[in-house]
Amino acid sequence: MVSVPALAACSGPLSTLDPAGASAGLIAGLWWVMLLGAALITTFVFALLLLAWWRKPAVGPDERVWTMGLGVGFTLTVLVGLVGYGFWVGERIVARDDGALRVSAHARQWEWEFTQPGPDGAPLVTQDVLYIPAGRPFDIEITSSDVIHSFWVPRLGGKMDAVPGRTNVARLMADAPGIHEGLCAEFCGIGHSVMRFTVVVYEEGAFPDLSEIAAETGEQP
Ligand SMILES: [Cu+2]
Repeated sequence: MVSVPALAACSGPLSTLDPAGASAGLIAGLWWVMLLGAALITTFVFALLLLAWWRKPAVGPDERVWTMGLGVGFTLTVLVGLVGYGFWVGERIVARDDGALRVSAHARQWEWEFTQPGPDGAPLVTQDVLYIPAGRPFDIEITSSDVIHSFWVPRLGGKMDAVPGRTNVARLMADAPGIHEGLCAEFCGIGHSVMRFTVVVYEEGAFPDLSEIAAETGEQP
C-alpha cells in the first residue's frame, strides 16, 4: 500500500523518472542505479549495526577484515561502480559535433526565446514554446542576457544553466510527438516560478499548426 503513492510520484509532466527520450532515459537509469548503490551500502551498515549488538565479542573475523575488507573494500567497490556508471552516462548525453539539429534558447527575466527551424525550414523565433521534431537528437544552445537561469525539460534530458556571456549546449531527444513542460530550474528573481515553457514535439516533416498549438498551450508563437 505504501508503494502506491510512492510510485504515483514517478510519473507526471515534470518527472525525471518518466523519460520520453534517450537522454532522459539514461539519466533516469542513473537515478535508479544510484538508488540501488545507496540501498546496498545502507543495508550493509544496518546489518553491521545489528551484528555489533548481537554477536559475542570473540566470534567472527578479526578487526582487519572488518575495517579493510568490509568497511573500506565493500563501500569503495560500490562507490567506484557508481562513479564509473555516472561517467559512462555522462559521456553519452553530452552534445557532440555529429550534425544533430541545433536550436537555441535565450533566457531573460522571466521568459524564454527560442529559435528553431520553422514550417518552411527558415529560422522561427518563438516565445516560451519550443518546436522540435520527434525521433532525432538535437542540441540546444542556451544563453542568458541578465542573470543565471537554468533550462530544464525533465522528461527530455538534464538541466543546463543559462549563464550571461556564455553559450552552454545540451543534447536532448524526444521519442514521439507530444507536448512536454519545461521550466527555469535556477532561482532568478521574483518571476522565477512563472518562467515556464512548453516543448511541442512534432512528427518529422509535419510542422504543427501554430494557431492550434497556441489555443492548446495558451502560449503565443
Ligand atoms: Cu529562474
